Amino acid sequence: MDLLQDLAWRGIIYQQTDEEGLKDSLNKEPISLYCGVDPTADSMHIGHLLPFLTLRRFQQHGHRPIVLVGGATGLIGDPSGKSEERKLLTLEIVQDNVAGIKKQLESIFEFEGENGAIMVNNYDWAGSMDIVTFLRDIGKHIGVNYMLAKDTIASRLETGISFTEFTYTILQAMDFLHLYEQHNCKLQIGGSDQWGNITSGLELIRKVQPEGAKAYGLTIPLVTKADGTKFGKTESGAVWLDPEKTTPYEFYQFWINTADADVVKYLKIFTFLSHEEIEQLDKAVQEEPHLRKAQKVLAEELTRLIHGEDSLQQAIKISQALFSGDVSSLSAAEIEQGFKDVPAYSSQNEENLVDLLVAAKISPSKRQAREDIANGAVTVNGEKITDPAYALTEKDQIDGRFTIIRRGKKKYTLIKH
Ligand code: 545
Repeated sequence: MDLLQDLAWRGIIYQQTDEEGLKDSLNKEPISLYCGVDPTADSMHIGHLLPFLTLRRFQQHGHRPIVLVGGATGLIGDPSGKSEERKLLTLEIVQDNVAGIKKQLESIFEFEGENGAIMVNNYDWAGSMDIVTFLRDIGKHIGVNYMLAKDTIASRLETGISFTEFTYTILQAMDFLHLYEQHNCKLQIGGSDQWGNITSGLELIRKVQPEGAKAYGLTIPLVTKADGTKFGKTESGAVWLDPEKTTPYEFYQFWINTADADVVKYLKIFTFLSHEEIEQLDKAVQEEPHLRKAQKVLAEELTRLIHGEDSLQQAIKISQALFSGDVSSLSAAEIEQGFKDVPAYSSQNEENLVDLLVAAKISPSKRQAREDIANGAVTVNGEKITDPAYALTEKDQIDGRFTIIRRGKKKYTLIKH
């Protein structure tokens, strides 16, 4: 099965400008291809990941990926998929974001070897271009009617679009032309919202390059969920790649919680497992869904890819401790990750457990607290305490910083010292 057949099997192909042409080109010799990201935030989230994972699939088949970070286009603002004008970002915010995003992309690609990835920044060629050159060498080739026919622009003529955002697609077109000329880049990929920007690039290449010059575009569908709710969102917001915004434990938990109806699709589009491995896991979902084997593999593959093996092992350890209740083996750092969304109470050095249960609002009254303890409903750091007179000491503080109280099956409270 060739690369495009594999992508089709995985459900990764949404639109192509010339399916046969691209297939012949890919089977003839290794090509260079690119995908871009604008530094409009200091971190990508999993909704931005798929085209870059797809770029990695091309690299695994011998092609050379070019990762473009839009240091210039990030200063302009892509109107694609936006119903109103964006606010311009400052130069320093964009530069800070470039650094953060480059770091995140580095974990996905191999930069060594003959088809090692390269990272480029369009500020390097667009940032120093003067307006006369832009209008004469680039603008001259793109008709305004061609631009007005683009959905992204046509849909904004009512509500209004600045000349700046109107011109954005020409900047992205200039990138594709630049990479075609400098790196023989024949293909641009992106999410489905990038179709108009990608075809602008093909139009510019067609106008500027000699007759017969070949370049292609391919878009990837937006990720959907069987239940119709938005992919990549949790109650605490987006699932970020930055471990400071979404901890590796939360990232792991997000994938573990994938619905049975979505998990095989996600294995196909987000992991590099073989068809056979995925078909095996599909069988496991059908026959023994309660074991959640497919979800565990999905969560492991992606947490390892984005955060590395050590963070993955730590996430698994925290998950197991929370599931079993044996939290005594967790370090303070692991507790901080695993209990980030658990109610916390800053200890006032309560002497005995009953006072702490009431002060931390774990039990509504002293009488109830004594009853909970007597009933064995209270554990301290995973250990059941049944003595209502229990006095707390230093040994109940993990690393001198935390005490974990659980009331009943699942109600955790993190006591901070
Ligand atoms: C700029 C110059 C180029 C080629 C591409 C670009 C970027 C492109 C764009 N892409 C989106 C983006 O999102 C913001 C990320 C915040 C960290 O705006 N004009 O930068 C997304 N892209 C990935 C996928 C996308 C797209 O990075 O293409 O569809 C999301 O999956 O929205 O020469």
